[in-house]
Amino acid sequence: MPKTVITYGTFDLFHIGHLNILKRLKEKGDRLIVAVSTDEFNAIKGKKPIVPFEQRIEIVRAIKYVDMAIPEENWEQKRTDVDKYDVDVFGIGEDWKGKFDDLEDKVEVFYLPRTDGISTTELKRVLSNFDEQKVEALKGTLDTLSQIVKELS
Ligand code: C2G
Repeated sequence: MPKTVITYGTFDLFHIGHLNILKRLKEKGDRLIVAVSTDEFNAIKGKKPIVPFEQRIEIVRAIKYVDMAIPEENWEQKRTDVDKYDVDVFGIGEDWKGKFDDLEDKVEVFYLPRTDGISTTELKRVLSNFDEQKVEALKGTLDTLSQIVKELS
């Protein structure tokens, strides 16, 4: 029987950390199912992704380690998903350590090390910096312009 692995995540601004964990999860079985959090569910999680759900799930579907991608719409669906998709292994990053031990009566549960030095939160911070810098630069240009206008008038 092929061994089925399942994981859950937002996968916003897809980066090497996401790729690494999907690669390692695929190594734990023959088939990898990834549940991608919808924008509505992320609102419940207090997250506001930059990339909309339709694009995030399409990106995840295109990853060679991924055999199936489904929407994650609520916290409770994990217990029904493992039956619905005949899952053998549940895996997720160690930032969720212990949070899904309740699934151990049904499947093997793994918490995998995260990839250091990269996170969507950090990418968002860098991007917001760019914005700020641009605004500052623009302010500077406007000040110079209004100075020139003053001098010319
Ligand atoms: N990840 C990682 N290394 C990083 C960043 C993320 O291994 N540097 C892993 C996370 O641990 C997670 C997966 O990548 O297993 C997806 O991360 P997120 O998109 O941040 O997922 P999250 O929003 O935490 O959703 O029901 C569970 C939730 O849906 C998990």
